[in-house]
Amino acid sequence: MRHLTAALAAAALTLTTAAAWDPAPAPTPEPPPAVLMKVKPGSAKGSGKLTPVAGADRIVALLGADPSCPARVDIGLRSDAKKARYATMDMEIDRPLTASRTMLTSYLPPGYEVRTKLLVTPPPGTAEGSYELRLRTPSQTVKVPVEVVSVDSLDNGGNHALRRPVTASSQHANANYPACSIVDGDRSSSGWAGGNGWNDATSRSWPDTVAVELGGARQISRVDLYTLDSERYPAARYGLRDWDVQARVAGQWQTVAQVRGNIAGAVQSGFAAVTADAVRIVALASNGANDYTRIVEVEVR
Ligand SMILES: [Ca+2]
Repeated sequence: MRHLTAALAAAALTLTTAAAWDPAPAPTPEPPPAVLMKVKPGSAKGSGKLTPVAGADRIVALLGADPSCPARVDIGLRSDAKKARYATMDMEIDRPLTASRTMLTSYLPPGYEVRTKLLVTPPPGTAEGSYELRLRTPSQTVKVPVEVVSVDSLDNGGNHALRRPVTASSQHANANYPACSIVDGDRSSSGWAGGNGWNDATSRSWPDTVAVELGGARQISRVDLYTLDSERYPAARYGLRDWDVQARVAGQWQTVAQVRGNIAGAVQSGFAAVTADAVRIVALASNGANDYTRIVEVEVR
């Protein structure tokens, strides 16, 4: 399990970015992006090979995961054919796991690669253990191990929030901003609008809250918050500016840290250790761009 963080990071780095959502003046619901496949050019060797591509060397699928935040991996198919052709790749996964698609097919010019996201779900009752995903073309099969684990046996690297249940005061109508994505192990803003960060539903209305259950009482003294921050959506315009960090101690919410005037993408809040079973972010203001709360990740130590 020690490679979980690396696997998650690798998966995150290679995720297909759906059309990024430019926050609108009004909180109007948006339909999910219609196109989830991306084709990128390269060079062909003319060998005729169709090469499967996996965006991570390992997938960790959580038992009982929030359906809005399934395990996902970037997969692709590259053509080294001499001419443009229809290319097909089959996906097989060990039972009883299910994958969001069983086939990837696309018209591909020589050297081009098509990429998409594959969601992997262990149905209720799946035994913990090692499974396998196979990406198969006529010329090659790429095998990706799938580890099925419960949240309690997950190596969280000391981050008590990782993959724990999340509840939010509201959630944007667009399903690509689920609250559970703030504990998916993906700190990057590059996949914004692709399911890796939370956007609330109440424009210019405060406060917004998001809480993470820690799975029992934990001694904690630090909360790291990652707000939206990318070249396209810099934190100084789109990120969270003011918030309180609260810990639930013996059933009571206590404010343990306050952040004001932030313009950075990542903020670490340290505080005197408390024994808490949940952490809550009380968002009070963002930096001005049609103003929502946008949080990519919260980590608790
Ligand atoms: Ca995230």
